[in-house]
Amino acid sequence: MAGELKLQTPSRRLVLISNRLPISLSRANGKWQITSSSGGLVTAMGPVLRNRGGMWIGWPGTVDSPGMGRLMDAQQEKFGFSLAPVMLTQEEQENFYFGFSNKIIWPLFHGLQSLCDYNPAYWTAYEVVNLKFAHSILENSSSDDYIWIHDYHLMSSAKYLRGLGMKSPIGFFLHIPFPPPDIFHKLPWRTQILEGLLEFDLLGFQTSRHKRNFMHAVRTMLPELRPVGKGQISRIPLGGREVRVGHFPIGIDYKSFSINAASPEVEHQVIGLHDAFPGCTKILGVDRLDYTKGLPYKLDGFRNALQNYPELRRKVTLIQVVVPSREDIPEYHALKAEIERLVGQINGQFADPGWLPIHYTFRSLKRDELLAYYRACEVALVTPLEDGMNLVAKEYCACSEPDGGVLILSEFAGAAAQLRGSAIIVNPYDLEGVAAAINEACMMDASSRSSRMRKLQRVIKDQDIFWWVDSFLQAGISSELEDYPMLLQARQGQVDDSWWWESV
Ligand code: GDG
Repeated sequence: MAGELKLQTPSRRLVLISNRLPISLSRANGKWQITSSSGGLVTAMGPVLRNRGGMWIGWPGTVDSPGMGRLMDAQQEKFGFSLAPVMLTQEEQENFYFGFSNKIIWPLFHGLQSLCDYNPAYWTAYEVVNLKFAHSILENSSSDDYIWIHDYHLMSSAKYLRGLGMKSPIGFFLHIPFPPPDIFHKLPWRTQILEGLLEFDLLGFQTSRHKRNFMHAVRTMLPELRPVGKGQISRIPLGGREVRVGHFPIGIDYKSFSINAASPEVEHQVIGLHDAFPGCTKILGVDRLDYTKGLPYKLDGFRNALQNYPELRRKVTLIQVVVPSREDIPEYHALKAEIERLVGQINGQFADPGWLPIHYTFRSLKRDELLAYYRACEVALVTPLEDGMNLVAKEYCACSEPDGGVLILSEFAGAAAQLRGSAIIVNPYDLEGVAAAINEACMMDASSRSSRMRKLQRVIKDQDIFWWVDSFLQAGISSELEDYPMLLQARQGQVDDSWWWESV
């Protein structure tokens, strides 16, 4: 079967590169365990690459490698694209991934510079690993492929690819925010990062705000450059070539979410959820365990709602799902303890026999279960302190009944740029404002709910993940996803893609 897939491999492929592969491997008692990698990048990009015979290059989440090749071959049959693992040593994992990526770039780019640890060893490892990725990309691709590199872990990779002689166009998309210059300037390696980014041919950001921040950094740090264009795409001429810079708000596979959310399997669970919280408006929060998601503020905002609007007591339940993430980083342990302390405190303060204000879950949900939560909950409370886009907000709307839910959304989520007309927009730091928004959402009449949700769904449906890929490829190489057609066996229905959705 792996052989058949290889035979059908198209001459022109999308080669997608991210720090993590869509699957993570670990070994227990000598046996490989395969789990899906969590997070927005994987959910978003899976449907794009699925069954098109392309390739995904990334780290499989383990330092162990015997037998890896066979495992990768087996997975590619299920996905309809190949997987190429980039192996990292334990030290690289520590310094590149947990260090530079997650203790410097992640907090800094989300505007939380006090959480940064500018250890120089982290930078050295970042460069070593970016070079390692460049070698792997070169080994696994041909000049006909489109090389599309994703996210903040790999901002130096184009510099090394150029050094190794790669001439073909290379696109880059940053899934997280790009910060304003006064924050970016704190980075000791700001010049190297900026110059590295300018080695790509197309740079994509989630919103015009993030793009503007980047252009501002270019203007202040490299005043000799003369960027042109003010619209969606700007150009930076660089002696003999140019870098295009655009904003491309990432979308979701709307159709898949809305169809699956209405399936009998999900509907069964939706009924179960309505029965479990009788007479209560269910307010949903689904967040990875991460300080950027603003969970303590959200809980305090909910506490304020119960304090300021006593009529909400016994009438609302906050269902807060926290998805485990980056558990090896000490700050995340402290955050979990803080969340659990607040949940305990709020439940202790307000619970009555038969009513618990917060229903808290700390685990990853299966996809059907997640869709059931989206569909069953009358309100979604999405209040990150800063977020590139936030797919949970879009997925919630796609799964909601047309006359269904109300979305409360942080003004600092990238999604707010597209959804601000019909979501209730809040400043997540404004605890009184969040409380008022919760009250407004719970009290909203059916006709406002329905007209707002229909408008939200229209935008999310029109600007879905395929629209996003097309706009990026158009800007990058005047091409579209259709130019990378489905594999023959997928068109004939021979590739089973349900596994993908069960796993992400
Ligand atoms: C980064 C940027 C940007 C969540 N819980 C479960 C689960 N999920 C899935 C959701 C969603 C994804 O994880 C989370 O995506 P977000 O966009 O909210 O956040 P990040 O992971 O931080 O993603 C972000 C994104 O990249 C894409 O560009 O929007 O701003 O930070 O898709 O569905 N999936 C399952 N069980 C869960 O419990 N199966």
